[in-house]
Amino acid sequence: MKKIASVLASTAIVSMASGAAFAEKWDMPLAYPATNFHSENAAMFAQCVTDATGGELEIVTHPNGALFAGNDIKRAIQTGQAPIGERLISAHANENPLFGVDSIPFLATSFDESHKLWDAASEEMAKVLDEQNLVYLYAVAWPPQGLYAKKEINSAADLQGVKFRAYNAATARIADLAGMAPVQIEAAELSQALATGVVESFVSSGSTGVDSKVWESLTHFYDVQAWLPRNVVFANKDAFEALSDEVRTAVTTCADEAGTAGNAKAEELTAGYLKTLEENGMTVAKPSEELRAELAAFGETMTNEWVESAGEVGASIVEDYRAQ
Ligand code: PCA
Repeated sequence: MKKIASVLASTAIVSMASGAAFAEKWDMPLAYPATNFHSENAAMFAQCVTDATGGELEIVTHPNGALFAGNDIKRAIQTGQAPIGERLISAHANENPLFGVDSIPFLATSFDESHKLWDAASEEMAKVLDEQNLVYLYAVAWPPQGLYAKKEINSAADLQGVKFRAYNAATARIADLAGMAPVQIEAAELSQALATGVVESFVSSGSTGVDSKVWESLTHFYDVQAWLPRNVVFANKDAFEALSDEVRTAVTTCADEAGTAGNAKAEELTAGYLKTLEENGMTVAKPSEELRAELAAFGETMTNEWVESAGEVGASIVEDYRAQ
């Protein structure tokens, strides 16, 4: 009996006793662990929608790549296999360079700058997503990206030949420029990849370092503050448009709130993550002057490459951002 009830409850559409109202359930795949602040924020967004619609639309999050692996989430939503979800948008820069606007090294390195860059880019981003059958709902920045390693890194030469985990085109390009071997690995697989020696270095935030307990394998974190990539939450356009006006308004209102709350949370938690790395025995340091200058030179190369690949649209976003 209990089993039947749960099967019924988990079907997409469950008719309600209250006449015309139909309760719909949206499964929301997430790539990152349940305790990650993006996932917690998405769970609050889901609850907000469920509450605001009186259960007419129930959103249920599925963290840690459990429903779809990170790299499959965007396509699943585009094709309607999932109605909504969250994805690290820069992982799709190979589809459109615009998706990598938040991962241009040293273009926007603080929360304030990152928000300005996003303001300059988000309208175009929503347009590109719309062309892919996706409705942009909100985006939340990760804390600034630093360099993790299992030895002291004083210059780019120390990175030569190191096995490096990449999460998008920008991180793979840094690996190329520094003579490292990049391997694309989702955060959900990171601890294991480190433990088995598949990778020994990567660029990410303190947040992901803490999520993955990287101190079990690594020793150093350099607070490079290279960029702040974003997770974007979007919905399948057909699923979104099939909602009633009221429910759609609830979704967009909760999305606006989640964007604001998530970004505030990211900023609030940033210093604590680095403290946790330190408390677990890692050396947390600023990069040496030499390493910083070498990474900045990679950044310049990559900014030029990005502007070239993103054409007029890209150039005008960077121009708008710099003019702010
Ligand atoms: N964590 C994500 C992306 C950026 C970040 O800080 C990751 O490493 O997959």
